[in-house]
Order: sequence, then structure tokens, then C-alpha cells
Amino acid sequence: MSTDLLDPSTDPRQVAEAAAAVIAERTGAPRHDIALVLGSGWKPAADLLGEADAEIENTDVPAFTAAAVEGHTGTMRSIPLADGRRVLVYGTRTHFYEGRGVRSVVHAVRTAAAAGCSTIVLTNGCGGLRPEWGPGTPVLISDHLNLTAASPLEGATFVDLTDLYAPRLRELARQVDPTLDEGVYVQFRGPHYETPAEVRMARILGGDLVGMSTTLEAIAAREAGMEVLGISLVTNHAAGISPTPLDHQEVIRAGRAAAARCGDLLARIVAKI
Ligand code: 8IG
Repeated sequence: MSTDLLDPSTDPRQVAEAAAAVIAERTGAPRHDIALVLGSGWKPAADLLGEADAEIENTDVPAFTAAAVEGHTGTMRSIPLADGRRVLVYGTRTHFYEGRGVRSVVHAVRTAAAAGCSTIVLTNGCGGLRPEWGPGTPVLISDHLNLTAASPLEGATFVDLTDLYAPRLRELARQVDPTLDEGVYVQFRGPHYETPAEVRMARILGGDLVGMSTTLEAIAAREAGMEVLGISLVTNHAAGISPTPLDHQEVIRAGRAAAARCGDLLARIVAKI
């Protein structure tokens, strides 16, 4: 079987099944329940979730690749929860801007579904459009604008995206932390950050957060029947919102500074899912 996701004759679901089989074998866990994708700034937070009893190199799993972003980890881990459920934690993601195709972008999501996960938590680091959201502010994603002009769905697959970011899971997150704001996430292709004019456009279109991930993954998760929770960590003011230029080191620093709050938040949300 071909595992080349750029080859149109490859069936991406079969590759996801093959990847899930390797994860089951290498973790010794026949199934996982919750998947967690770690975006920029979320790695230190996830370390507070619990002790992993298995860690797998991405490059050992069909069609997964090493991390392409500084501050991301090219491994996946299996964390057992106190109640017997298991969390599959992805230390990195494939971004649309890497040019590996949209099938690669959503492969981890399809693999999580094939591994048995009924819920996926998508985290990311992003730019904030609201001046009151300083670096280190976690924000729930309420909806999205997909400005990539791409879709992970192939053929005449018409999928409803109403309430894509499950109101039930957002409510549950707010029970954990009533101060959490929510907002509309806008995915640009990247890898350049936006111009100030593009940030003003995103605002006019109804956006609150700008980033380079998440929307294509959320669509694939909905197609696969998973419940989706999206949480952004505002690591910087979007271009033009703050007077200083953007810098990836600022992103990494904001992640470290917010680790305790975000880790506590993630752990308490996951326990309630
Ligand atoms: I972290 O300001 C992070 N990722 N598009 N814009 C976009 N992506 C981001 C940003 C940002 N910050």
C-alpha cells in the first residue's frame, strides 16, 4: 500500500488506519479516547497533563514527519488518565504552508479518529486582534474563517460546519475557567505573518485571532465525526495592533510564561471531557 499522501491514488483513510495500527502496537493501547494537538507555546503546558507511558517518533509512524517548527516536538505520546481513558498527544502538526498538501495537514486528525478518539483538542499559538488580549492569554475558538482556499474534503463531500467548535466543550472549559474569552480564528496560509492591512481586513470580516493552522484540521475532525475543542494561546498582538514587529522568539517566550495557567486549564478540561 502506498503511504504517499501526495499521490492522488493513495487512500488517505487507509494510511490513517495503518498509522493508528502502529500507534496501537507501539503504545500497547488498542485504542485512544481523546487526541490533543500541541501548537506553538503549548508544549510546556501539556507536560502537566500527566505522565506518558509511551512515546513514539513521528518518523516511525506512516506518513508522519519530523517537526518543522522551532519549539515543536516530533514525537507523539500516550498519556493514561486516572479514569482509564487515554490521551494521544501530538507534539507537532503539519502546516499548510509546508507544501505537503492538505492530506498531510489533516493526517494526524484522521489517525486520531482511526485510533478511536471521539474528541480532539486543537491548540495553537496565534496573533490577537483585540488589544486587551496580551501575550499569554488563552482564548476559546468559537468559529473560524478559513482563508486558505483549501479543504481537506475531497469530491462531493458536503459537510455541515455549524457549531464546529462544540458549544458543550466550550461551556465545559468555561466551568474550569469562567474568565476565558472566545473568538473567531482566521487561518491564513502563512508562513509570513500578516501585513497590518490584512489584520484590519480580518477584523472587518469578523475575526479575533489570526494564525496558520487549525481550521483545516477542525473540518477533517467534523467529517470524521469527532467533537472539536479549539483553544488559542495569544502569543503576540497581530501586526499593526502593537507597535513592535513580530518575532517567533516572542511566541516561544509567551508560551513559557503562560505554561502554568494553560497546563492547569488543559488538564482540568481533559479530565471533564
Ligand atoms: I504564534 O500573528 C503566531 N502564529 N498568521 N499571525 C499568524 N500566525 C501566527 C501569529 C500571527 N502568531
